[in-house]
Amino acid sequence: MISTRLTWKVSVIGEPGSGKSSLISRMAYDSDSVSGSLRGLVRKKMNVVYNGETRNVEFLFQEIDGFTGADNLLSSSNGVIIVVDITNPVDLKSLVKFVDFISNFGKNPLIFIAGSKADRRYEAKIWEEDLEPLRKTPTTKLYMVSSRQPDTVKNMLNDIGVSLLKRTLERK
Ligand SMILES: Nc1nc2c(ncn2[C@@H]2O[C@H](COP(=O)(O)OP(=O)(O)OP(=O)(O)O)[C@@H](O)[C@H]2O)c(=O)[nH]1
Ligand SMILES: [Mg+2]
Repeated sequence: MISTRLTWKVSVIGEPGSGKSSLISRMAYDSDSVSGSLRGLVRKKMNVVYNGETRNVEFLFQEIDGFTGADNLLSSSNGVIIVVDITNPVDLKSLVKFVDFISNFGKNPLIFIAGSKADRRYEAKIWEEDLEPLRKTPTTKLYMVSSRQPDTVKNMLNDIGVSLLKRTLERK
């Protein structure tokens, strides 16, 4: 085990009510309860296994409401999770533009698309294939998650950890 700790800031952005706070609570505390809006940075330490090595890493999650004026907050992010509530219709074209914009912004963050509230997929207005156009670069990943289904979130978080670790090691 290598002891130097890696810390990544990961912004969680999406429309009001898309499930950002619930997702952060699940990722950071494995908890259902959300006490209002999660202001400030939420810390989560985790082990990431990659190439047979275990690294202890730290995520700093930051919730961002809405897409306008987010530039400032996003500039220091290593990763961005875009939360899209699958039970609510969205303007996918402007979302594609947003992904284009942020992937070339600041630290060139890795982009993760989280189709949220997957437990309500039977009332979905957006399907996984609708979100495919958001995968603009080979490193952009797409997940269908529900904060009420802990495993879906755990799998996403693990994968995000591996992606960020790969990126960090490549840039050294
Ligand atoms: N069924 C279901 N409901 C969810 C899920 N995630 C969040 N919700 C519900 O959706 C609503 C909004 O969730 P939040 O996590 O507060 O969403 P948010 O994006 O942080 O909302 P704002 O901070 O107000 O913009 C709440 O009523 C949650 O209980 C989910 O995975 N499944
Ligand atoms: Mg919130």
